[in-house]
Amino acid sequence: FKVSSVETTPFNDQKPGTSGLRKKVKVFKQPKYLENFVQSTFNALGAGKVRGATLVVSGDGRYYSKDAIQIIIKMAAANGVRRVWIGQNGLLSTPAVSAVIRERVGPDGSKANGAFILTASHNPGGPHEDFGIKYNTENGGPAPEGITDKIFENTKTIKEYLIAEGLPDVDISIIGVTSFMGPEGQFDIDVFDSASDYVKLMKSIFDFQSIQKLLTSPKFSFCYDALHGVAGAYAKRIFVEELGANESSLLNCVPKEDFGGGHPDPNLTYAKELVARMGLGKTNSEQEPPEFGAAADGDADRNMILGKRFFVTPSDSVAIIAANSVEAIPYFSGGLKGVARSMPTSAALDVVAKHLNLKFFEVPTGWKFFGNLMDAGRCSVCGEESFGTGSDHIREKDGIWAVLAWLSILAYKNKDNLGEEKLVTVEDIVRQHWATYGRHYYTRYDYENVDAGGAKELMAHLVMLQSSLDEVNKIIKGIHSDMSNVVNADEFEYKDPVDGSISKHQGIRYLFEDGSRLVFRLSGTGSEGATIRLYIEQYENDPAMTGRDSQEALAPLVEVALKLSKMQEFTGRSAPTVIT
Ligand code: VG1
Ligand code: CO
Repeated sequence: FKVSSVETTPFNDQKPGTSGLRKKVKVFKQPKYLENFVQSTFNALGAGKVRGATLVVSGDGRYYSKDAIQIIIKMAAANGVRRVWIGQNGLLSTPAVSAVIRERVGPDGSKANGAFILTASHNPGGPHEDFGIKYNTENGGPAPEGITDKIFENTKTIKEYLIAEGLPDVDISIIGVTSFMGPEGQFDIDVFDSASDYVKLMKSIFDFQSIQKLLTSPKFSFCYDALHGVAGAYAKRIFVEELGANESSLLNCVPKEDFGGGHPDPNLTYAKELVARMGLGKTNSEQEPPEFGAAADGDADRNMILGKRFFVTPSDSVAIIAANSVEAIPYFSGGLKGVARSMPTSAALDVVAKHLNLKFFEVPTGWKFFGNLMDAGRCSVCGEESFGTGSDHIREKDGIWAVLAWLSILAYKNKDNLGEEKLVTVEDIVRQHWATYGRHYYTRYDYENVDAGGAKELMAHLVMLQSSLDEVNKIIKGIHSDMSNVVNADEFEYKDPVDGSISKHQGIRYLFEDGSRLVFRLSGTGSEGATIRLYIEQYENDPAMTGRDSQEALAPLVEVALKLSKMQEFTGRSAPTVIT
């Protein structure tokens, strides 16, 4: 093939958000739009890191991925990349990409240097929905802000991009290496099995035998919903083929370009079918619900964990995994190096860290901040309230890992118990955890797709209020006179303890004397308008009081949050679009 340089002009909307660039497909399909972003990324990395490199390119299989992969292959070749690795059919979950970068050895002994992940994660897909792209670096994690800022700067000044001419489209459905000759020598395209590296890694972390014993016990029942995302490709291999679950326990496990028209976000609103099967829906299936249920998002880095008629809050999930990991998961048998959570995630993990005397970190929203801590050997388990949980086995959150972690805990708690005795259930484990550590009542209200101007004004209003806590407390007392005082209010700022970098404006916090918190953030993953996230948390350590319904327990605090922020006034919305 030949290398040709194509003239282009900048687009002004290519700023990567919390997790890459996400836009409507029609935006991505504009001529040169994808090309500009990819070239800007190559330029940000610099020729030194691109020439001769091995690059992974794959994603959750959403609409437009196949076209995008062919374009990126040609641009990689033209920019001097030596090899491109593609999961079969262009499918790799986000955690699998991270695993492939860190673990896979190519047929010629090569290792990967980075990856383009093609996904808009939990956003819907299809011709009228979202596409996305993000770059991950050689540690397997999302590019740090230093690089994403540079990419954005480059997109504003880009004048040309490079693309290979005379390089045919490659059939990415067939496993194997195809080689071409370019001006600088050989260029390889290596299509490989999407699951095998990831499956191998999972087998090195968990005790598959004990999980299999649980999954095949007549006392236990299991259900997994991939919401037609890429998790399906892994679920069948791991849960059915390796661990002996029944094929009928898999729901929506065939990956689809449009996720079957659904919203591939594993929460109580969007994972409707699973929620009904687990006995938690408005209308439920008539059969007895399974003991355990879980779901994933489009790119399989998120997880929702459910018990029979029971929802596990993600903030509790990471705390419970941390508290039980050393006993239940072989990978952690030597102890945890530390734990971390994102700022809006509840303090359930903090309490576990204190009890177990573990190093603890609070970082801004988004997985990239955990990576530095892990690379420095300071963090083993971490999580976010947004259904993201993971560990230092890779540098992304990992939906299937979280399910295997929960199955390991269940297997451990029931190890002498698969005979006549009553099963220790998901609900038992959570209630036991609350009895030991206290409970953090928690809920998140999302106002999706509100007017961006109104959202900005709301945030400005909340910042302005922070200058007078007297005023804030006066407002609060006027709503609920017995509510605890706000003793601190600020915008969260993070100084990375490893590289010293500072991230400002990471969410508006109101901290109460009794440990309750209100947090307000604008989403950085949407593709239209603005999304306001309101996080509400209240700690209860009286064991007699930890069993309440969470919406009921939090109602007074919710009311305060809505009035303090003038939510309805600024957004015109009387209710959130999603409550988790
Ligand atoms: C959301 C979540 C955040 C998560 C991010 C990426 O970001 O709040 O916790 O890391 O999505 O998740 P935001 O900025 O919209 O609040 V995913 O599954 O896209 O990879
Ligand atoms: Co995701």
